[in-house]
Amino acid sequence: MYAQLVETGAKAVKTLDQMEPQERAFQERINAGIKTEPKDWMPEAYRKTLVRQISQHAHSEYVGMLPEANWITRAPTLKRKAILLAKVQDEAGHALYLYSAVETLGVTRDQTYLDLLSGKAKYSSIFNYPTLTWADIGAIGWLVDGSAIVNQIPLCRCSYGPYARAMVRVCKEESFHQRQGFDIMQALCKGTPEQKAMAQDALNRWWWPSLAMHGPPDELSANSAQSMAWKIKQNSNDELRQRFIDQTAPQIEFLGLALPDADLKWNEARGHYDYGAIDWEEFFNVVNGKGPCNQERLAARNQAWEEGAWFREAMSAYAAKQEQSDMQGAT
Ligand code: BYC
Repeated sequence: MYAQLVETGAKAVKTLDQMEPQERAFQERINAGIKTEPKDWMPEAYRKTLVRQISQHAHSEYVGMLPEANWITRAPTLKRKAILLAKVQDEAGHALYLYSAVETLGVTRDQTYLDLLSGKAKYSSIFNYPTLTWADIGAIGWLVDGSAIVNQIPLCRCSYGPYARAMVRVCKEESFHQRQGFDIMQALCKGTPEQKAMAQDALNRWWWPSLAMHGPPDELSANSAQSMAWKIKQNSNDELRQRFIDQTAPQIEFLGLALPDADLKWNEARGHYDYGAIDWEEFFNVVNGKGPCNQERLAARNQAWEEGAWFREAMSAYAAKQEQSDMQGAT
């Protein structure tokens, strides 16, 4: 049932011989690794899928600023404050690149943004959890940005040019974010027993949402097959989740923290870590607006939109005046 929520137009994945000539030519270019650019012909379902994914991604960056911004005034040192400020500003930059990429697909920025404010558009489940202590800022950088890198490195090879190019820069910045998060965790783990306990608590709370963030398991992932055929996605949700777990479990041990999952164990035969059951009911509840902070996040974004109305009006009036004087100058 959940899979029916958004109509992308893409149902079953068509084979080449089931396609009309124009669509077949498009798919053959995709198969050959040729990027699609904004003015190229593309199937409507491909365009809608990109609008859906890139706008959700943009909203995630933009809403994702909130849990971290919550700690800017309370960062423990001036240096930590400056670093966190820079990180939160980077997230705003990521949202801007991504909103611009959505515009190349023929949707206005205002429309995309209004879909977030009305609650119509999704954003990542992960940002509906609260940041209770300073250690949460470490855990977000380490685990959430860590998950984001695993997800976004393959997106640098996405078939849609503007999205792929935006991801190259985003990934470079995410890698700094991940390291700053790990650095906070490392400092806490080398600190007092209370600080180490704070780090452990943050790990325990952020671990499972960070795994769920990679999206539903492959058998429930409505969009993966078609998105992979179009080379928007290169890997399935479960593949990327496993990649994140495999790279992060040894880091937990390096920090001297207890594993947050009793079933998290190296499986020699599989060459991967096994892990425990993810609570998918919780994930779908959060995605459907019933997470701990969904209402607070949307209220904050709506408030910012309303408070910024005078500024948008002033900018539009200034742009109109400029245009008028340019036209007068041209005559
Ligand atoms: N949260 O068919 P599926 C960041 C939805 S920003 C909410 O597998 P798909 C950062 C999904 O949309 C991180 N919803 O979908 C920022 C679909 O519903 P619709 C954001 C989710 O698209 C600031 C349904 O579930 N990253 O890192 O093939 C500070 C079925 O799923 C989620 C991106 O957006 C979720 N976690 O795959 C720090 C990356 N997962 O749309 C850090 C780009 C799934 O059909 N996006 N859903 O109604 C992607 O790679 C893919 O869209 C996903 C999902 C892997 C997320």
